[in-house]
Amino acid sequence: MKRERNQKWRMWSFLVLCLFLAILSGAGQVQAAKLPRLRVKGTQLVNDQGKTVQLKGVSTHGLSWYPEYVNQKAFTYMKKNWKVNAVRLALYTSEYNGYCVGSAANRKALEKLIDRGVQYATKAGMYVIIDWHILSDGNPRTYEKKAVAFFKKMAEKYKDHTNVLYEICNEPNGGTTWSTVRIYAKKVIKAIRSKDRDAVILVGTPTWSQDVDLAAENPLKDYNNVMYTLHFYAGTHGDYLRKKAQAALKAGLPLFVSEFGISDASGNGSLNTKEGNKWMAFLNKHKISYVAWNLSNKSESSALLKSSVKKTTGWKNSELSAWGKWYVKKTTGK
Ligand code: IDC
Repeated sequence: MKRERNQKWRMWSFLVLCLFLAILSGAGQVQAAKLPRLRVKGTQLVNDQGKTVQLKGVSTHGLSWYPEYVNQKAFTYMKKNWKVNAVRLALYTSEYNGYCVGSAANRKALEKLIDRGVQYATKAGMYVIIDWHILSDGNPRTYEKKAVAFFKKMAEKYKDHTNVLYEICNEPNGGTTWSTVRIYAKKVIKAIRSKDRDAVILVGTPTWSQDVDLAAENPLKDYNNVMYTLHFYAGTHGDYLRKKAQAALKAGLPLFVSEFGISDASGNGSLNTKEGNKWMAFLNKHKISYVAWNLSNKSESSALLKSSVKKTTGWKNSELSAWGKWYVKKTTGK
């Protein structure tokens, strides 16, 4: 009799425990599933209903350089007040204590920072781009093995986060050809897809992510949800680059502007708002997603904050640089 009761008791406790665990894991999923997963349809980014989505975002400066802006309040503030819905985490590979040149401790710290960035973006209800920011290492194959391992790790970690996008090589340059980028991209995409079959992947194009026309001639056909990046700085790049973009779109290439500014290409110099307006009209017309460079108070015209401003969130309009004011006006429509 007693034994029977004991058995019943054990069975009930087990069932209650199961229920509790099910609720817990369910709650975890609700958090991660808040934003619909995006996918690529034709040249467009679309949501789970097949509706076109245009992401509007802000990029960090180098994560090692300005880690202080990766904080919950900043992301939530930008979402609410700047009406941006994406943030890009720029992980330099080479310069500024880059991921591939520093110590193991540095790599670990950067991964932690990325993890915090992803969690903050998730909580703020934003999409987040993990950007492998090659620059002075102009050929993405320079650190190909490290990139493959990195993205495999990230994709494993974030496969249940519906809001994570992967940008696998910021700006190939120094004469790196599209066929070289293609070899690299195939390896990295394969690594990501071994863990996550759906996440949107952004592939850089030759000449600092400008030669989208070359990518359009030979895109990566074997993979779904891949887009190609177009970067521009309105002080340097105008009509001729829009023509390239136009040609790529016409050929059916999905474009994503994962970085842009209206200063010159050095990230400094005067702002060209006239050309900037032309670019914005172009992006909006084609519903191309865009991300502004850069969230910092560095004394350069491509920094969104004034260099005198030390706050890491809650910025008043008067605390934004001329570029910051211009950009926020675009994203808020005010
Ligand atoms: C710039 C930064 C600047 C830094 C420089 C070198 O704004 O503070 O000293 O990099 O690391 C890009 C790059 C981006 C550049 C930016 C402006 O992706 O890293 O940032 N730019 O030069 N492509 C075109 C312009």
